[in-house]
Formats: sequence, C-alpha cells, structure tokens
Amino acid sequence: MGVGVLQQYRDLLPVSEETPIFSMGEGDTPLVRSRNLGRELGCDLFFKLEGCNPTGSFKDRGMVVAIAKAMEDNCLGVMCASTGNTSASAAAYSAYCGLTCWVLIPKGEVALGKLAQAMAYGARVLLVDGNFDAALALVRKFTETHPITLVNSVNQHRIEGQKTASFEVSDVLGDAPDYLFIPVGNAGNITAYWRGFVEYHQLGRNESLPKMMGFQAEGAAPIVRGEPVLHPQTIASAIRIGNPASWKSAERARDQSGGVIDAVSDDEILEAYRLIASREGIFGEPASAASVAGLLKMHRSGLALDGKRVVCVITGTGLKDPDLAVSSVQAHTVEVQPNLEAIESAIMESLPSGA
Ligand code: AN7
Repeated sequence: MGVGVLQQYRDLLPVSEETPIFSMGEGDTPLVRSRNLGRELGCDLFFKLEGCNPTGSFKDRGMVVAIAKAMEDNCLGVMCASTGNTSASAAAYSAYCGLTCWVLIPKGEVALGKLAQAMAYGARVLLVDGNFDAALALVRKFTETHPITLVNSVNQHRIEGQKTASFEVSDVLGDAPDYLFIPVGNAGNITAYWRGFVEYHQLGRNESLPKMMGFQAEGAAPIVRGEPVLHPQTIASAIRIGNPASWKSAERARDQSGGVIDAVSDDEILEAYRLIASREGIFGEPASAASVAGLLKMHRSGLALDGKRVVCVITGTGLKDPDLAVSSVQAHTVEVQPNLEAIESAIMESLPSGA
C-alpha cells in the first residue's frame, strides 16, 4: 500500500505497457471507525476519508489514471469543468506531468480553497458566467473538436481510477459493507464505487455487495426528481449540479444494489457537517456531509441499521471552504488579555460540567 493507485491496482485498471506509472500519493486513505455516532445509531460505522488524498478530495484517484492515459496518448493538454475539486486535482496532476490544464469554473460558485489550488498549480482558469452544467456542456463540445483531453468523469479513466476506493473498503473490512452512503453530484463517484464492488465480487474478493445509498442536495436533486434542475441551489457547492453526466449509471447502481438515491436539505447537510467535526473529529466539506446527513435521515425514517456495517464516504476536506466553517459553526471562542488570570478565568468558565 501507499504506492499509488496505478501501481497498486494496475491489473484492475486500463494500464498497458505504454502507460506511465506515477503517483502523487493518492489512494490508501484511512477508513476510520466512528466512536460516537455509530453507537448512537446502533451500527458499525466507518468513515472513508477521501480528503486525505493529495489535493484533498477523492478526485485524485481518477485523475491519476486520466492523466496517465492522456500522457500515453501524447495529448496537448487537458480540460475540465468543475465545481472545484476536479479542477484542483486536474491542475495538480498536470503540474506534476508538465501538461497544460484549462479549467472552466462557474464564477462565484466555487469554494475559495479550490480556486486557490487551481491557481497555485498553474491551471488556466476560465471563470464562466454560468453554472457547472453550462460549463460542462461547453467543455464537452470544445474537446470534441480540439486535441485536448477531457478529464471530467465522462472520461471513463476517471471512473476506473475512482473504483479503487471500493477495493480499499473491501480489503480493510474483509468484505463489502452492508450500506455505502455517498454524496451525489455529477454521479461519477457512485458509479465508480458500484463498479469497484461488482468487480471485486466477480473476482471473489468480496462475498457480498453493499446497498448504494446516494444523496443529492434538495435544491440540486435531478435524479430524485426525475428531471434536470435548471438552477440548482445548495450550500454544498461541490454538488450544485442540475444535470449529472453519469445519471443513468447512478440509477443502475441504485437499482442493482437495492439502494436509494434521495435528497437532504441544506439544514440537514449543515447539521451533519457540524456533527462529524465536533463529535468525530472529522472535518469534511459540506458536500461530503451529505452522506452522513443521508444516514441520519434514513435512521430517522426507520431504516433498520442494527448491527449493520455502514461506510460513509467523506469525499473532500473541510479545509477547502474555511469561510463556511467560521460562519456556520458555533465556535467556542473568547477574547482574553495576555495574562494568567484572564486565562484561568476563561478556562474555569469553559470546564465541562462535572469536572
Ligand atoms: C467533495 O469537482 O463535480 O457525484 O467538478 O467535490 O462523482 O460528481 C465534484 C463533486 C462529492 C460529487 N463530494 O461527486 C467537481 C465535482 C465532493 C465533490 C462530489 C463532488 P460526483
């Protein structure tokens, strides 16, 4: 482990003799057992920490494969539309490989940390006066007629790379979990996880298959509504997507696994966002918290979780969007004078009761 996705899973990826094998340290992310929430829900709960990838999201798993294949094909450069994380990842791997990277980003709709990454890694950033769906449509059209590789998840190499996360989950647990909760935006990741679990099952490396539990944000829930959403709205900007590219394959993952794709409100997302940080020590971004919000919603609506093994995918780190954290959590902050008395009285006031 720790050798990167291409090397670790080369037999299960579209890797040929000509494919360059490299790694920026993606994959092999922690699967952390819950200490608090799982006990309350009566299940054996784990968090898959995809924010531990090199650019802070799961996108790196698929990007390393997409970029390696682009290198193999001697491409001129790569291009993507993004709500932020794909662009950060594409920009980083392009920098590593010496490729030019163009990213189309919906203006004013991307968390600052992600934009900062794209800029720092040297991507050419086009701020589109439109939403993600418009930007993706443009990138698809443009790359059809120009020798530039599209690295959105419509590029199947992305999905191939991302499926390695379910290999890791199965390897650590010794089998697939009973339920996999995952946020859904462009729907590439739920597609990839399902593909990974099914492939491992066919290889006899996991006995069972999980139920795939996908969650969209209520204001950006085209799959739940059964029609595209023209003006998707949610605080979780990463999944502010109204017409997902992998719509059909996400539905297949849901139906073949006997799972659900449902919606959670922004309030439910924020509740879960605060909860996993303050009660589990896991700071995911709001879109990531949709998986946990979905678990809480299912529990409230009576899903029997007793003794079940449940994995929530935490797709990206909360550090991507520090402004939101500062403005949306109830911080335990006091201003103090720089002397010992002031410190002592502040500490006395904030001691846990019973101490
Ligand atoms: C943290 O970066 O679509 O359903 O352009 O950044 O596979 O799209 C990001 C999506 C979940 C949804 N969590 O995954 C992009 C982009 C985080 C994300 C999703 C995204 P998909």
